[in-house]
Amino acid sequence: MKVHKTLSRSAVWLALLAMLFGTSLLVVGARAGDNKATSGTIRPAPPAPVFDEKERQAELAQRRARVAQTIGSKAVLILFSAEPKVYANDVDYEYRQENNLYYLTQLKQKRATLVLLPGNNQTPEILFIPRRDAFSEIWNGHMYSAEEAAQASGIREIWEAREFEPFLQALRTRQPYRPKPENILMSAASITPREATLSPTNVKNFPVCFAKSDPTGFECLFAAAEKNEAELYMLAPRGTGPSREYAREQRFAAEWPITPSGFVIKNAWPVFAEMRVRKSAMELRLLQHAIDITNEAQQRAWLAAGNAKWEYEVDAEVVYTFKLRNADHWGYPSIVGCGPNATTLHYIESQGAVKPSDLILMDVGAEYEHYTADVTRTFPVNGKFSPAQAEIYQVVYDAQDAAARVIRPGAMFSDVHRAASGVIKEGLLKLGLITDSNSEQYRLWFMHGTSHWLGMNVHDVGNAVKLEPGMVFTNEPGIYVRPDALDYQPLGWKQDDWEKFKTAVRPAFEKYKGIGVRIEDDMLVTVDGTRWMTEALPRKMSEIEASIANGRQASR
Ligand SMILES: [Mn+2]
Repeated sequence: MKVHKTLSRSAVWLALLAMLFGTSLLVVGARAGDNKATSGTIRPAPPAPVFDEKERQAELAQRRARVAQTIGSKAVLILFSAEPKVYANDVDYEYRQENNLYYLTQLKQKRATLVLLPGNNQTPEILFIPRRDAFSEIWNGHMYSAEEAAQASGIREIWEAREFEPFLQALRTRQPYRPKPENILMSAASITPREATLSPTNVKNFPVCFAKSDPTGFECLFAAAEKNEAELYMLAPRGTGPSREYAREQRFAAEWPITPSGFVIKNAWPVFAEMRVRKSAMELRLLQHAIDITNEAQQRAWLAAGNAKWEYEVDAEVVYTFKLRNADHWGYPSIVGCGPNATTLHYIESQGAVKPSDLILMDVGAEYEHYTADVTRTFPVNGKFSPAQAEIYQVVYDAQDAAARVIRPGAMFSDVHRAASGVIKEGLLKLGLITDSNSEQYRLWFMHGTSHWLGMNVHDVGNAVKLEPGMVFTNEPGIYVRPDALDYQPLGWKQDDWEKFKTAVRPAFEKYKGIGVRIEDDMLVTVDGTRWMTEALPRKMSEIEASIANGRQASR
């Protein structure tokens, strides 16, 4: 985990990258740990959050207890770790743990499986991990020992990964299961469970169905299975076609009903969506750190753009900052689009030329301990917005403000987009880019939603429609005047209307052609409104211009 990484490793990276990027590296008037933003200087990301080990483990235990409460004593939950993904031949992509397994264990181990058995008073939670292998470690690095896995997750019942299949086989046939002692890597299970409580997960009010003698802990589950009422929860979304992320779970689920096991497969996805949409204080600190790293990357890139010939040079500053601040990765591929490239929503090539008179739209997000930021700024390469650019920018800025004003507990998620799009429509009408603000014409220039949930996924889980404290989502209106926007008649338009529309908006279109502006901030719902988690990053045009001017002057 991040907090445990050694200084020496970071120092090596720092030295190496300083050599590569030395000329463009610049932090003005700020030292590491200096949290105050001063006008025109880059605000370095504050140090990474450090958590009290007991509190951290207690929170993970609490999350597991909540899952256990939700699924109940007749259920078993199985979470697989993410499968490694092939880059090419024998090279894999960087490994990233499955989010929900990580949410419950903070374990990054491959081939791990978590099993929750809420009705089992002896082993309410079992972690399966591969046994450490000295040969494998020579090539592939350190594997978790049982002690380390217990330290990360707080789980104290740890079995060798190869025991999972026999365990499952036993479950299918309603046989209690416990591996041979040599394959139990760690155990906290009580052998005299008659008076045992369910305290390991604080599960209360569960029916007691222990056997009169020689109880195994599986009595509740198997009693339910006898009646075909047992439930097997896994991340296998059904009815939506093949899942790109959970193919293994779907295969498992598809094969399972063949056996008359008495277990019905249930989808665990909604259980996690419900929990993860409300962030804990610990989650918010991780997310804030990802955002702080991203903010710093943005500001560094604004300065670098002044000397850049190509978009990838600006992008490089983002990559550098993420690495410098020990982010895990990006949460999604960086978007760095200059001029008309800014009007392509998911432009990730970064191969275009940087022109001084253009805007650069930069949508980037560092990922830290599985939490990703999502921050967009649109800034002028030469440091000064042109009048036409400023007109578009101001409409987007006002739309964002309007959206922020409706955020409070009890408001509907859809209110946010309604507020933003209302301002966009009025603004586009004034600019001459639409002729009717009571129509869907605005979708030609603002074709995406204003918000999505943010957290462990950049487009995070969440079904809530009513806002509650602890929820986090983006506020990202935009206007994109694609150079070819009038060349193709959009679906749903009548030929006549389209011709009239084109004639009416043509002058404004020619004026704003090639300008794309998006401003994106990360909003936390608080008890009395909202907090801009991205607030440290300049957003007003005058502040962006000042930041660029001061920063570039200081670098001369
Ligand atoms: Mn976004």
